[in-house]
Amino acid sequence: MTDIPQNAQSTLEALNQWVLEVARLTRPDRIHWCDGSDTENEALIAAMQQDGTLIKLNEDTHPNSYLHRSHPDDVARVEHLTFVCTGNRDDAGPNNHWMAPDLARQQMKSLFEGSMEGRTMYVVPYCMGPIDSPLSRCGVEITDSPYVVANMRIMTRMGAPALARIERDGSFVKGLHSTGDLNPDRRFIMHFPEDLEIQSFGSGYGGNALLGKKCHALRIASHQARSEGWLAEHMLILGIENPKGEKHYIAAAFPSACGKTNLAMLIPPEGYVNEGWKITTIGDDICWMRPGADGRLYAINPEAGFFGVAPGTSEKSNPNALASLQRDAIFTNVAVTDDNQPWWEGLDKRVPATDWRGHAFDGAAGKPAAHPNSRFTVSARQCPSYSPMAEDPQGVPISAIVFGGRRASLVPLVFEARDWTHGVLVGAAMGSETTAAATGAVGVMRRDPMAMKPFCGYNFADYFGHWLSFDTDGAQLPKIFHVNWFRKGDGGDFLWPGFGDNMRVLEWMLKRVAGEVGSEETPIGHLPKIEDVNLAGVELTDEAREKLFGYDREGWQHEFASIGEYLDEYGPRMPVALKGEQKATAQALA
Ligand code: GTP
Ligand code: SPV
Ligand code: MN
Repeated sequence: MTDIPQNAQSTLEALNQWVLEVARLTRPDRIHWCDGSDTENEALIAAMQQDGTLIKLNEDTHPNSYLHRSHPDDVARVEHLTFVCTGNRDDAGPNNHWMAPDLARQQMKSLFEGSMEGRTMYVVPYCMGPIDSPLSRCGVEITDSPYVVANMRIMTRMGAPALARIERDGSFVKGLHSTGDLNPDRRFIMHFPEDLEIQSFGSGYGGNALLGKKCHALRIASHQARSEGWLAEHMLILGIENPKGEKHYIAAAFPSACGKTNLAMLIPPEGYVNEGWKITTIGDDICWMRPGADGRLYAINPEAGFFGVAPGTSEKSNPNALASLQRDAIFTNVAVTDDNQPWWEGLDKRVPATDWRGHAFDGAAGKPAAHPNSRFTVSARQCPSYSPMAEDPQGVPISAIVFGGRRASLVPLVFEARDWTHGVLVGAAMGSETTAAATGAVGVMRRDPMAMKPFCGYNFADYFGHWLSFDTDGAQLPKIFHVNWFRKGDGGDFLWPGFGDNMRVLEWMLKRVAGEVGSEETPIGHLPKIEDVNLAGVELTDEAREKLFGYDREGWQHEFASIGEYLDEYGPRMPVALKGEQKATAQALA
């Protein structure tokens, strides 16, 4: 069965063998090994324009940019169809859907059988992280979707350099993807962490299909990180430079569509800029970190691009994102104006001509023109705030870790954990209202520990234990904070201006890291003294001051009872230290 034409091969026999094995099963017309070159990309884009997969946008305003409309039933991650297939069910934990590996493989085999007939099978070698970094890991995605190839080329270091590293390493994560017929009843995203393998069928969208991202860099990597002593997290990484020129790096975990891209690209308020404060971007979604020789945690962004939420992105909310999107971008499920420019809710006051499905836009129908989970794909290098440190093979040292959720009530603007163990509890106890980033109801409060509920490739109880294990002698661990940009008043409006003004909260964190300011001690942690947060130029109502900086003992008693019940769902596997921390806090609140 070597009669299927291929344009190349690898020096790594195990890779050639796997490619042939997959080709035998899926029966493509041809096999194309991707080198990541401009010529290859141009040919792919031309072919996708031909068959309507991509629609060219206005060349004058958005050079070399394209619109993709995904199938209307395929617009977000599908958590109910995402499985972690470990040999032992308890190793996947109550936080994951589980299937026995043999059964899952059998089921996927029947779906992949002949699924690439009449199509090209692309072999996509990629590297997550700088090619020469010891923290980076590689994978190969086999896919029949040229849209996936074009996106992987932006989101990862894809092509010849990645293949060369894979051939040096001799190992890689195997990812097999086919869009199939996009029937939601025949859609599964399967992970085999013990075999470093992913199989995804029936979706062409985002985290379901760009296998380097959530499937590899979080689910498989978190599992691998546990055994190798590092962390794979759903976190942005930003650099913050004060007027004295001192630099700190902060990693922050917020659930999907809860503000990572926005915070990572923050532009400080004018007063801060004038004083010389500067924010730089390392990553907006994923962070891999491990202890360095000095005991600090060092982090890399394994990605090379942004797959960001379009709605809400504007000149006012995120100028850096908007500037990144002026050329060479792929837009998925946005609306378009009559002169063929991409458009989404919150961008500006123009009225689009066509909605995300390609229908004439009817403003009176009361439906958004862009899909709420519409996205842009763009190279990180196009972002004005992108830091050259993002390419540093050693990574950047992390001074603070921030957890945060979308909480309309109860949770104040910011507080600090007492120590590492308490900080792990703060992360484990995270709650957030669901968003359009995954299918299902929006606005439902659920526990989303460390923003990893959909992404942790093993039992959360073991994951919290792994987090706790970093607190060793000689460790120089970052301080841990919790934020909530989404607190609402009784009138239903956000009480905190958010976006650039989040800088004020970051500055308070750095003052705490430097030991420059005190705090209000409460059972939930250290709250800021309001006078220690720079609020110059921010108008806050009395209600806002009280709710953003105060703490509601009775409300937190209920919250801690609910956190206790949540931890109990994991049974005896839950680390005793974490349960102890929860009990101690609950007692202090009583
Ligand atoms: P994923 O890519 O899904 O992981 O999302 P993300 O965490 O990167 O979220 P993103 O920054 O794209 O923000 C999602 C939504 O939250 C957008 O509509 C933003 O406009 C909104 N948002 C971000 N930051 C803030 C903030 O500080 N305050 C308020 N009110 N909204 C915000
Ligand atoms: C998320 O949902 O957290 C995303 C988008 O970043 S996706 O790539 O679809 O996972
Ligand atoms: Mn994300």
